[in-house]
Order: sequence, then structure tokens, then C-alpha cells
Amino acid sequence: MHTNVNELFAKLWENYLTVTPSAEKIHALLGSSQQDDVVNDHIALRTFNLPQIGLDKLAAHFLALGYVEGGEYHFESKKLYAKHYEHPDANVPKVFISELLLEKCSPELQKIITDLVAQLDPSVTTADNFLYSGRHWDIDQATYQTLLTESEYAAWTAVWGFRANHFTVSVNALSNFETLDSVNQVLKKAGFALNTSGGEIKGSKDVLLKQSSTLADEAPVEFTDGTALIPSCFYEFARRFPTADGSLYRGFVAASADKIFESTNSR
Ligand code: OOG
Ligand code: NI
Repeated sequence: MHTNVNELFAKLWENYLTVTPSAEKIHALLGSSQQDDVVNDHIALRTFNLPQIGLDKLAAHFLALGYVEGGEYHFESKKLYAKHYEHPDANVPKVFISELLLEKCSPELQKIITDLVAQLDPSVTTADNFLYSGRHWDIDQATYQTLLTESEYAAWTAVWGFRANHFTVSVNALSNFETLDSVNQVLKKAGFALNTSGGEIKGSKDVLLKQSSTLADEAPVEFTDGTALIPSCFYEFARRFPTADGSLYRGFVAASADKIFESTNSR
């Protein structure tokens, strides 16, 4: 496990950029005209609720760095459960971790995932690099397609494994933009496609959080039977609003998150 939070996020970012070239361009686009670097609001990670690799196994890396549990979230139709984690230092990014509830999926999907995960050496989950180590199993294209018909989340996680599926620009911390809509306009003008599921902007001032995101880039995936371009990772933009005590809201909004998940759907 990492002992330095900045080092962990630097590694996660480096790994994320290898499959998300648009994030580097957007980072430059939004950050170029301000003095300070772009602030990362949060990242998200995905997994399956098997004992070897469940949400808690991923969370352990953040708890070891002083993070504490925030809220929990249920996604009935996507069969997901999630928790968020916050660091006592509000400048350190929040973390959103979800897991697919396999017992709610078909026996066929359960068997595919159990067999894939059986290829993983359980000792890797405590290694320094686990959270940006990608996948630990071989998979063929037909298996990917079978997963995709039942759960896009399962298919994505089966090919990309353990990595940040997005980083998130804190719109509050941008000096040249006030609203999320003005960020979206600049992104669209520069040719980036946004996730329109649930509207370009998810959430509202009433729920203390407005979010938007790009549609995931595509990157080559090596299957046992060849290479194919598959939706990889995306970039999110979040504007937070003050709570009653004046501090910015630090949680997530399930109805919005439900749509953000769809940023890895194929175009
Ligand atoms: C996480 C989706 C939820 C948010 O900010 O609400 C999320 C995911 O796609 O894995 O990141
Ligand atoms: Ni997010």
C-alpha cells in the first residue's frame, strides 16, 4: 500500500492517461489560462463483490492513507453498491468505489466473472500498485460481448480491471469558469463528446452537486483472440455548492451517479 497520497494519485493519473488521451488535452484546455493546476475533485474505481477483490479490498488502500468512509449508494437496476471516502484534508481528492452485486446477476455472468477472478493471485490486492494494476486475467472477445449484453459495467470492469475510470475537474477551483455549463460549452466547441444520459448536466443546486462528463475514449484491448478498440475512461466535471455550515458539499448524488456510470457506454 502507498504511504503517500500524492504519490498514489500521480500513479493513478499516469495509468489513466495511457488509455484516456483526451483527459490530457482537456486538462491543458481548462488549466492553460490559470496560474494553478487543475484540482481533482474525485476519482472512481469499479470492482465485483467477490471476497478477494470486493469494494473493501480497494478501500483498504485509502483507509491506510487516513481516508474515512462517507456515504453509501444503491443502484438497483444496475445491480451496484457504492461508497465514497473522504480525506480529512479537503484538498485531497474524494474517492467513489462501486461493486457489482454478482448474486443479483445471471448464473452465466456469475460463472464468467468467478472464473476470470480465479486467475488472480489474491496477494496482488495489497500491493502498492493494485489500484492501477489493470486486469489480472485473460479474456476473449466473445466473453466480453456476452457480459456486455447483460451489464456494461461488468464488461468494462472485466477488460479494464483496477484503475481510475475517471478523474474529475473541480469547477469550483477553476479561475476562468464559474458555471458547469460554460465548461461544457468550451469542451463541445473543442470537439469533445459529452455524456447526455440524464441531460448534459446531472444534478442541481438543490442537491448541492452539478456534474457532467465526457464519453469515454476508446483504447486497444488485448484479448486472447486479437485486439479491439473498447471504451476506456472518461473525464468528469463537478461543481459543488455550500451546505448549511458554509462548507462545500462532499457527498455524491445517486440519481446523478447512475447516469455518470453510462459514460463508458459505447458511442
Ligand atoms: C462512477 C459513477 C459515479 C459520480 O461522480 O457520481 C460517479 C463510475 O462510473 O464508476 O463517479
Ligand atoms: Ni464521478
